[in-house]
Amino acid sequence: MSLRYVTTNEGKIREALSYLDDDVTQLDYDYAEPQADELEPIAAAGAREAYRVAGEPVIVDDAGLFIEGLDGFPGPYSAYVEETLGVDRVAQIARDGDATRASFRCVLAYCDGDGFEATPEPVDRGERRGQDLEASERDRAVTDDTVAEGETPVKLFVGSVPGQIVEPRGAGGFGYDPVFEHQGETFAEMDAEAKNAISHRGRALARFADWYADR
Ligand code: ITT
Repeated sequence: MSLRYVTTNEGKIREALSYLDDDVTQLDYDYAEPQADELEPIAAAGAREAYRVAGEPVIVDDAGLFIEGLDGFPGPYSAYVEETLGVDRVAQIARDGDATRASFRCVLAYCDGDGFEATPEPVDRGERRGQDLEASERDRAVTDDTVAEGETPVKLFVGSVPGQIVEPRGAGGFGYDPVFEHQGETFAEMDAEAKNAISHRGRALARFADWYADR
């Protein structure tokens, strides 16, 4: 069965397609994004809407840059802030405020209309998973809970990567890549393969691909 990767963002789809099989194709559709403090509810709602529209299995990808010293800004608002302030000004604010520690997070949400052991409604996942887990354990924990009642089931896969906000470097990638450095290189200095090997999206895609292979 074919799988639609639902996004308006060419950069995301380039990375995802280099990772997943050929039977994954882009559906360029702009689903509604509810306002929320976290990516999970946005991705889950997006996957349900995208599935209603596509009528075949879908995956959506909600991602954001979380600057620690700025209380996680711009986080779920990363796309809006990129369009308004712009990447360079966000990076400048972080550097001026000596708040350069950051992470990228990506939440992939899968929906095919069928029942399966879905991720629970993301609203209360903080209570279920325990707040004191390491980020990597938290990313795993969110994927192995039980079914959400009443709603079309959605399965979530989370990936995150730590880094530093720096002056823009590099011509590759997209979005905040030029100002996000991981182990000495910005994401814009890496090719798609190198970025996928360590990135938030690559990690979420790896978890998704493992699970999807058995489905
Ligand atoms: P879709 O919702 O249509 O998928 P979008 O670009 O609006 O596309 P998001 O709502 O997930 O995607 O917004 C994510 C924001 O974070 C947006 O500004 C992206 O440019 C940026 N972003 C996401 N992943 C990124 C990555 O791997 N590298 C750099 N910036 C990224």
